[in-house]
Amino acid sequence: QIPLSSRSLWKKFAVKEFSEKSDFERDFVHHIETTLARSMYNCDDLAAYQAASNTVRDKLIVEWNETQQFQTLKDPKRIYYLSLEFLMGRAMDNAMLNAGVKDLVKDSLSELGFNLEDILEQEPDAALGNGGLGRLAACFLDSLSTGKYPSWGYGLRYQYGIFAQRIIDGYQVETPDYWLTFSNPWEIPRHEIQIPVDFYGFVEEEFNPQTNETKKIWKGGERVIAVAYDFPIPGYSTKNVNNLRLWSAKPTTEFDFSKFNSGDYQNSVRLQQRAESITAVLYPNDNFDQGKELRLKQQYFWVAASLHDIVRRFKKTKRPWSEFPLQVAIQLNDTHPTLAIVELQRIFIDLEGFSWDDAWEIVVKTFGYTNHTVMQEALEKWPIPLFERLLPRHLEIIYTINFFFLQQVEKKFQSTYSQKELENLLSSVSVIEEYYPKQVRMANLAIIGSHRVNGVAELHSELIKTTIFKDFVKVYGDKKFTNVTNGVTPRRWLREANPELAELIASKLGGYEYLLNLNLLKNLENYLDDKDFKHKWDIVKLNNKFRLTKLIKKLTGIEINPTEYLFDIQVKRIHEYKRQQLNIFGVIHRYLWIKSLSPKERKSLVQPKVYVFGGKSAPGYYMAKLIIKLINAVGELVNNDADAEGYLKCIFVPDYNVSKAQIIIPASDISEHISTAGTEASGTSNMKFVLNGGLIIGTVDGANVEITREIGEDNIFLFGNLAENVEDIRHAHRYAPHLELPESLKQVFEAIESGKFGEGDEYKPLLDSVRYHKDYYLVSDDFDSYLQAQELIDEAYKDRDDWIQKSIISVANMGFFSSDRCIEEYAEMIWDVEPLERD
Ligand code: GLS
Repeated sequence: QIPLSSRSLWKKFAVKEFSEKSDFERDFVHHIETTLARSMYNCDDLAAYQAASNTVRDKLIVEWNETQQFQTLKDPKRIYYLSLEFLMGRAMDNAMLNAGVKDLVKDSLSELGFNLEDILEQEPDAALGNGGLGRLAACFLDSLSTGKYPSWGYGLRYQYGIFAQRIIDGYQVETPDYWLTFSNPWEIPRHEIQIPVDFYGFVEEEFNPQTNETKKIWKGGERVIAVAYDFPIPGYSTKNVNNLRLWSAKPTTEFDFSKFNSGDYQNSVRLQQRAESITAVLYPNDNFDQGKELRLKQQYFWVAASLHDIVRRFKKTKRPWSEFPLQVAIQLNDTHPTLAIVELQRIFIDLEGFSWDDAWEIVVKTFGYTNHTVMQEALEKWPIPLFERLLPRHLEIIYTINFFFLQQVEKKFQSTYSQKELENLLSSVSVIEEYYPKQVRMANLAIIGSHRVNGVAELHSELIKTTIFKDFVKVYGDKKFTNVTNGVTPRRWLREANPELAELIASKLGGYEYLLNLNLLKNLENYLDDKDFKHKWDIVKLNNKFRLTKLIKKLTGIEINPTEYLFDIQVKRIHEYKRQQLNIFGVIHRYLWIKSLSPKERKSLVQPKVYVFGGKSAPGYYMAKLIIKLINAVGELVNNDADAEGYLKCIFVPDYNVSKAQIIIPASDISEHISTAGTEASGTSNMKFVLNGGLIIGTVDGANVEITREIGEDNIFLFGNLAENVEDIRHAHRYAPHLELPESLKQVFEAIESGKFGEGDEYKPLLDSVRYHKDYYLVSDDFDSYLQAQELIDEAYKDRDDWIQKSIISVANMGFFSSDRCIEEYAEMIWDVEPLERD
């Protein structure tokens, strides 16, 4: 504490935020000369980026400090969003836009001799996530700050984010993404915040003769230190700046002298490295549980440090423990942070001396759990032997949680269920899967330990109640289960990604207010007859296509004249359920058709199209990698075939990430969201594409359903079997002697096997997965319906005026898909928190 007598001096010299160009320029030069120790003669774009971002960051930090101080003073209920992934992308452009200083910075930099666009390119993506789940967390942070909700994100500061993808001879090759090569101005290392986290060891019982009770004490066998790194999260058009705290693992400073003295210096150092390995790398799997020990270690490390922080903050307020759930809401982003439930129970009973029941009541009121998938292979399970070794006390607590829960279930059903029925119910809802080895089911634990469980789109939220969690609905009724349909932040996904469209919209809606109230987009429908507006709308799309073709040229060397083509885009993680294979089979079909036509017929019949693919495959996912190879092989042939010139291009954009998405998405005429019905929980890129004036070809899956409802059936190209029929079709496949493929798909398979795309045998596993291995994803069933939808698209695109009309109506009706709306729903239905306006 600074003595009162000195405070006026402090105030005199308190940092002033820049608000004029000259202030920015002064601070910029200051950072170049002191922070970076460079000079006018030694200042490249990288240095300029670092100085500029430090200057913008200084502004953020002032507001961030004030926000945090204000919140400490007011002590409102806070939201804690626990996510193993935050796919943030770049920070600089977003920070400038949210703070409203982009033009000022651009002009200042230009006066100093730099081009803002080039400077922004220097920033590496913060790619601490795999795909939709991690990007959703990032959109939520933006909306939480913008909505002025007192909230913190908690995650891990991986040294390596999702790998960088290179395409070599058509194959995906993974290379490490070391995003911290240069100092990162967007993080504030908090070396003074060091939290010890223990692993392994054993549990001891300690008898207290005074109370006559025994207490369990966990004696950890390995200690690691969690160091905090804080990332200020600015809101749009507000001074509210929240915090994202990411933990980094460091060895304890207690050097093992016994090893050192006995000459085992190397082993002693190895232990230190072992600590750091915990936060070294993000696991590169989306919708897949790999069950690796290090991953469980990551989870506990992160959860233990975060809860320690949360509980410490609560204790400082000196409120009674009963108020804990009135002050703290913790949201579990998927099951990855489920251990938080167990850790909080442990803190209460082992460290704070609560009774079991008192503790558990608080725990359940505190947590909410968001489920993001129905896919079996994504549901997390941990083998008991591993658990027992790594977290012996936590396993005991899990057993007890499960014991009381099963007891409650038994009581509820014993009079109405037969013995057999009861056994089945108990084994299905139990946290422990009785198999070899026995496993802990994290989703079951998350449901039991939370007061609310939500899915991420209407269809998905219904599906979890009738499939994977149906037995929990029997136990709890369906009130515990709810839906919050995903959304995206219009600041990044419209204003930042598509400045021209954002500006055109602003010109009609009287400014950028719509970025805070996306429902205002509805007013665009007043301009459906405005010729000039529609023409401008068209030009913006074309300009965005130019921007994308420039990127494609840079990355692949392939040149495309955007004026000629319809842009059809599928960018997302490569996964069989997302069905990039269906798309590429469709491209091959189209290519064969074009080849069968005379030049004259081509001219009159073929709508020129460029198919753009992008996305990463998990490194160990063989089939997904094969799909990438096929896409590249098709591109290789088609892009060099004179017959297809001007009619068909097939591009694979390497290393798809957030920054590339910001260029790719605004350029689409059509984007593909074609998962097997019932498999994609929501999807969020579908929302981003439509918000940017692209139409969709899609299945009746995830949020496509609600997008259709909002924008109208006439403005979306739906195809394929419905979720309610998928199980029956799969059943039929399983028992059919062999699958009868449609003619169209047979042709495609023949072309592939003939060796047109390189060694035909290479793709055998992919073709066999459809032909002989039960076609689990219904590619053969949906193929003709998909081709028909593509034909409808070609037809519709001919009427450009009508197409633009569809595009405008779609955008006008996307208000519902703002992540601001999601956050309001979570706040009301799950967290019971209010915004806190800074005065
Ligand atoms: C995912 C789902 O697959 C997506 O459909 C969903 O949009 C996203 C966010 O809710 O979560 N689940 C997952 O494991 N990865 C995802 O992207």
